[in-house]
Parts: sequence; C-alpha cells; structure tokens
Amino acid sequence: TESPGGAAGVITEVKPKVAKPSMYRVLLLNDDFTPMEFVVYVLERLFNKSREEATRVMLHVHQNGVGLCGVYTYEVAETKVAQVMELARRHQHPLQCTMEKD
Ligand code: NFA
Repeated sequence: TESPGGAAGVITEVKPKVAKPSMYRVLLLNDDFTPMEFVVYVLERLFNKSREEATRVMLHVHQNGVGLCGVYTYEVAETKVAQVMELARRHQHPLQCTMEKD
C-alpha cells in the first residue's frame, strides 16, 4: 500500500511493519551414556526429522559435543527443550538440551 508524501514523486510506504521475533537455536549436548537410538528417536519425534537426518545430527553431536536441532521463536524453543529434558528424565538418560539466541 502506498500514499503520496514528502518530496514530489516520493512514494511513502504506509503498511505498518511488525518486528521480526528473535530466533533461538535449540542444541543437543553429547554424553557418554544416552543410547544413540534414543537420540535419533528424540530428533525424529520432537524435531520432525527423517531417520536419515536424525542420524546425521546425532552423529554430529556424538563427534563434536554439541549439535543443532532447530531454530525457533523463544516460546517454541523453550517447549522443545522442556520436552527433550522430560523424555530423557522419564527414560533415565542424562541427555541435555539447551537453547541460545541465534
Ligand atoms: N555419546 C553417546 C553414546 O556413545 C550417544 C549420544 C549422541 C549421546 C548424541 C548424546 C547425544 N552412546
């Protein structure tokens, strides 16, 4: 949407702009005890990854100590972290999940 404004010939945008939300990375941390298959399951179930992509991310975390599960708005990222921590707790695995500003 446009309206005339300012100097001759200048078109002023009048559509109101909304701020883009800050985004947060959800990270999975390696440990020596959580079974690889459980980590793959978490990535498939909570982060909507294919078995192939979930396996790739799991192996990255296993080899590098930390890896990216996804990037989300604050509330979604918080929920993902809580879901991972609760699932790990229920299965008595020490798997850790954190979030950080993108
Ligand atoms: N390091 C774990 C193992 O060898 C697997 C793992 C991968 C754990 C990614 C946590 C995160 N069983």
